[in-house]
Amino acid sequence: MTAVTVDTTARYEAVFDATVAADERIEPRDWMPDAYRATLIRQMAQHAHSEIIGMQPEANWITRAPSLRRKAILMAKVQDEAGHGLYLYSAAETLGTSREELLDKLHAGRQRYSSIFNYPTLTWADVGAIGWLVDGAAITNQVPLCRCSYGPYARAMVRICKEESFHQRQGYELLLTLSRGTPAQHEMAQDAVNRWWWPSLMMFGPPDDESAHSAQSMAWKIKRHSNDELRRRFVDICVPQAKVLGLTLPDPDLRWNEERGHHDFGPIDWTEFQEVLKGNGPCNEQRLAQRRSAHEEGAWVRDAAAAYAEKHRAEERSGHQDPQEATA
Ligand code: FAQ
Repeated sequence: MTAVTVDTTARYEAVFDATVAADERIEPRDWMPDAYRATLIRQMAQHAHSEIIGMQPEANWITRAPSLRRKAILMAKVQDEAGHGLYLYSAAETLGTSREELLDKLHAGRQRYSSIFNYPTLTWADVGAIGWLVDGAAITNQVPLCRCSYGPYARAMVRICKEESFHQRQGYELLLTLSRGTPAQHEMAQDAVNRWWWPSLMMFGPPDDESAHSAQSMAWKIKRHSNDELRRRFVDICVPQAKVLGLTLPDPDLRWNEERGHHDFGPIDWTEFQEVLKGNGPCNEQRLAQRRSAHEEGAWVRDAAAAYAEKHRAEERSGHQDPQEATA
């Protein structure tokens, strides 16, 4: 590297650092450190993959929803998740990667998606537990991401968070209805909460002292709070909500700590978390296989869309429009 290049890079770096320090946004055409770009692509890809893989556990219940109203709500929610995936893939593309590339990496098992979606949805109450706990955890994690230093990611999060709030409420209302229903319905709701509580706490990632990326991501203002901080916030939010639901959170060590101003909670099974990350969760294989086959079966739709776009580009270049479409 010549002295002039070093000097130019140092100046770019100073502008980047000053922008982050001033809480202003980094935009796609701005200079950014390679590692900042790589971290964002890693996190945003993982996030986008989670949204589309996350459609599977709930989609499992669309055909068996207990009423037309519940079916319509669930279909809208699952479609929203697809939309979130699209916003996030588009935002990731502004960093110089493509959606195809990211999907290839997901299908090859080279990029992650959230651990939570490797658990099965065994009963209808699981749809409620996912809305209340999984969407609730997602919102707790994602509201601060609306202030992320990277503009396209932060802006995508604003809309996603609004939609996630609707999802969280539908799950809460569903669980409340079951909890106040027959004894069997109440028991079903409690069983779902028992199974989803601990995996939901794992969504926030490993404890702070084992989180490989947190310190750097917080310095770059990609992450605004640590994994443990957000996990504690989530527990504090859930405790009073569980009381209103008339359901018990499955943790005998859960109690308010006056000194810390937070709830204390029992130990999380990090071995289970690591096993799920290694691909050994209850549904890892099924989720990836389903995703790969959906992608293969959708090839004709992508081909048709690409051919249509190409036809329009060619027409624009030649100044000639298909007469049938011109009169349509
Ligand atoms: N699952 O150093 P950290 C949703 C990995 S969206 C799998 O702490 P970081 C909506 C991590 O990648 C849910 N892997 O990492 C919905 C890293 O491995 P790597 C998704 C995890 O990035 C609702 C290693 O462990 N939300 O639910 C997990 O600083 C209902 C070390 O970890 C987001 O993605 C995990 N839970 O912090 C959809 C939000 N945790 O990459 C359908 C954005 C950690 O070095 C239905 N992401 N790992 O190989 C984030 O905020 C962060 O990426 C964290 C992890 C907080 C998840």
